[in-house]
Amino acid sequence: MERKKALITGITGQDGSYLAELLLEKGYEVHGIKRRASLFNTQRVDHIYQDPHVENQNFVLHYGDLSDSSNLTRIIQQVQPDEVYNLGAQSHVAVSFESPEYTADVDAMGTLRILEAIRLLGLEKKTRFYQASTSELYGLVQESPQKETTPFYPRSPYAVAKLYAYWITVNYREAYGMYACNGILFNHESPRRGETFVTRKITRGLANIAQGLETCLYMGNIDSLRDWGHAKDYVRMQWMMMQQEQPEDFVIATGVQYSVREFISWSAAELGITLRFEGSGVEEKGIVDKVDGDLAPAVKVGDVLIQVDPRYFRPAEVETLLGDPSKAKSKLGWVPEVTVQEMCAEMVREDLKVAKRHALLKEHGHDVPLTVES
Ligand code: NDP
Ligand code: GDR
Repeated sequence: MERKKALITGITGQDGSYLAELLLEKGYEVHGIKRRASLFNTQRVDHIYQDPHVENQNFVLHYGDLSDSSNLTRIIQQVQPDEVYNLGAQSHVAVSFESPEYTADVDAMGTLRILEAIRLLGLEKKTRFYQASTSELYGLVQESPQKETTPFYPRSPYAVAKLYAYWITVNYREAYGMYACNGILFNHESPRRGETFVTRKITRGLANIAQGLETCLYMGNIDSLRDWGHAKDYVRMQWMMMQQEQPEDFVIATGVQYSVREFISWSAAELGITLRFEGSGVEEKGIVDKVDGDLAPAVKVGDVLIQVDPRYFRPAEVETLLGDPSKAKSKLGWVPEVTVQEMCAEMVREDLKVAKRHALLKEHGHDVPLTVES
């Protein structure tokens, strides 16, 4: 039997890399679209990269961009994929306020470009389409927990662009009978999470502080509440959604919610640091109360590790998100395997390894890259 072919946009991102691994394990031929960048941007998939000169290659990267219809059409024509996973996006909510038009072009129009390419190439009965929809669609929440039928109220240019992408996916399903579905995914993280998303910013920042590479972590709204899961669990569900007889949209979440403040405390605890939060609003500080063992030799009781900085507040915030994954559980038997606390510990451990290497470099007089923005 011929192996199935999948095309992943955003393959160099967090989810794209885990999904590529999963599909390769399942015997797929995996194609991915990577953007041209002035420096290499394939770190997350380098371990599965295959030399294009080898025979029977089952992992192929194509240069492309979601803003370029002719490029997308050509790649889809060439690959003739059985499944397209549209994970590519300008995915940072805060950045979307800085670059709203670009975000709309890539996140909204990019989705339309792929759907149109599939249709124009006459592949609408062959090629299945997955759209990376988001809990950000719920924004100013109208009902809690949020499920597939909860009304949307997007609160950022990112979320508004993703709203278009959600509905155009539904529309192509209804209008042309395409197998097109939305995974409405709540926040999911991992050691491969981009460094400017809140969880990774915390685990990386605190690991650096513990190694004496930085002194303070500047945060935005630490009272924000999120339903966090592990990216590996979530890409499994992306694939499961594409194997049904009929295409349907699903919420993917854990059903448990915590604050950014709690995530900071777990990360600190993993490093052997106990923090006390003092003040309120913009004056809030996380002060060290206790240091255990030798994990944090650079940190002393009384140090200020966390400071709230209004520059990280968003013009419109999504204060609280909590998903109801009952449909995914009852219809597909999907349940997340990793708890948020286990995931946080894994992220801290991985970032600590890197911080230790950087500390060693610094000790020997080398510069180390440390900037974390957003
Ligand atoms: P990442 O930011 O880690 O990855 C985004 C990917 O999109 C990268 O490969 C990036 O390429 C690529 N990309 C960005 N702009 C373009 C463009 N113009 N053309 C082609 N590719 C582009 O995101 P995640 O892996 O975390 O998320 C995957 C998808 O799921 C995104 O669409 C995101 O919006 C959505 N989502 C994510 C959630 C999460 O919690 N992680 C929750 C819900 C939805 P490069 O590496 O070159 O930057
Ligand atoms: P989010 O993720 O906006 O939910 O979007 P992010 O991790 O950026 O923020 C989560 C919450 O933490 C608050 N916060 C901070 N956020 C960042 N990035 N930096 C900070 O310093 C900081 N301090 C507090 C934020 O205000 C927010 O409330 C992610 C992305 O992956 C989207 O692509 C995806 O669609 C959604 O998750 C679901």
